[in-house]
Amino acid sequence: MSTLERKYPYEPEYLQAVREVLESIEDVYNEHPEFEKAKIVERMVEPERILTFRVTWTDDRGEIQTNTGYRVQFNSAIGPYKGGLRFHKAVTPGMLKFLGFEQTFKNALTTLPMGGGKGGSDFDPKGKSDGEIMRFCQAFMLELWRIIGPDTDVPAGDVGVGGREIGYMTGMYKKLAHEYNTGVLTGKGMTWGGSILRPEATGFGALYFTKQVIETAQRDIKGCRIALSGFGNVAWGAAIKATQMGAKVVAVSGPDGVCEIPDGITDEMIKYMLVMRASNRDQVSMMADQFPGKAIFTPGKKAWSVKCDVALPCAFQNELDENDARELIANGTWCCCEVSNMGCRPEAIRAFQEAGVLFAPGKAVNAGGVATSGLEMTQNASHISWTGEEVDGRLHKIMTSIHEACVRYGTREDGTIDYVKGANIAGFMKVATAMLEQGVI
Ligand code: 2IT
Repeated sequence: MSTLERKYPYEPEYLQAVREVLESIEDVYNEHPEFEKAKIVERMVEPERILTFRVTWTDDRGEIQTNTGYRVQFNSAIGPYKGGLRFHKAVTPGMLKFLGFEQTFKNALTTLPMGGGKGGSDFDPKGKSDGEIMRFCQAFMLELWRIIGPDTDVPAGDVGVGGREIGYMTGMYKKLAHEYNTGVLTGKGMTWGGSILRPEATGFGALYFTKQVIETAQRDIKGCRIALSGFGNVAWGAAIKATQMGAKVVAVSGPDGVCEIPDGITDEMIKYMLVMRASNRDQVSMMADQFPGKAIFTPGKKAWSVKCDVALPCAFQNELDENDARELIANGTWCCCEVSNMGCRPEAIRAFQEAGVLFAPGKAVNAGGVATSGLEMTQNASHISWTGEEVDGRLHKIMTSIHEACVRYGTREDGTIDYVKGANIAGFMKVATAMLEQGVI
């Protein structure tokens, strides 16, 4: 850790993600001298390759804009690089390194053969027109196409990248590569190779996992009040499944504040989340304007100020800090499952664990998204489309197996489960073993 801190002092999220994994695996690592001898940790924390490139495009006023694009090919020990693209103004190489590192362990947990990768750009989609989004995606692909492919590196969406962006990028990829294989990006539209349920999969998988966490602790998700952060793709899928399970979603939030929904989110409101996202306004206050009296907007507040049983961060890394955790605990929250990648600060996780709040980390909870991307790759490679029941059944099985892996590696002496430790050790063992068996490369 001290070597990394010296080498990458300006990459705090990366250091945070690595520290959490190293702390979790310390005991297991020391029981395996062959890992130490092969310098597995030193190799595993370093991305195999990072591509940085310039993205130049023209905005609607005819002005030339320049952004930076990246693809971090983190680890290919168990399969082709796989992971999303993030378009957000705060994107840095350090942020994508943290996400690529997390992705490597998450993908290992899915049981599918996928390595870890992540990419994106500091392009800010907020306020951009559809034409600007398209021209940016095309300019981005003008560089990225050279290093991706269905058996090499398969990008998908993440914050700021949904079905629309995947469409524009796939179109440009085909033009540049003269490759008409549908499997080079996942999260595609349903008529051109996309998998049924991929848009919902991160949220659905997260709720399947959360339900198992809750039931393993002898409680019931039915009737729970759930606070969600964000209103994007992930929060949308989570809201649908939580409602189907009989829970009540009482909050959604955005960068501008929180919308409290005392009677629980309705199907109409869930549908409206899609309109809010497509508007590129990035304001949750739209919900209160559309549903006056039912959704109550408070500017500047987070979802964690709303009284709830279960907190589900669905937006961005480090969106829930120690103060938020303490506020939730004081308000009676007894479960927090991270749906965003590294949604909680380490001090928040510690506060939850000390207070006996059930806590599970993003790399386990949100793995249903990338797992369903893996299922999309399988369908593309065999030129077929599965039914919704088929995909949902497989997603459910995968989330169950991830939960089992967490129980296997994370059960404490008192019988409770440390999901952080369980997920990190399970992911690490798989990647470390694969690296060991493939020699010094
Ligand atoms: O963080 C993630 O797992 C994703 N953004 C989804 C990645 C994928 O390849 O579907």
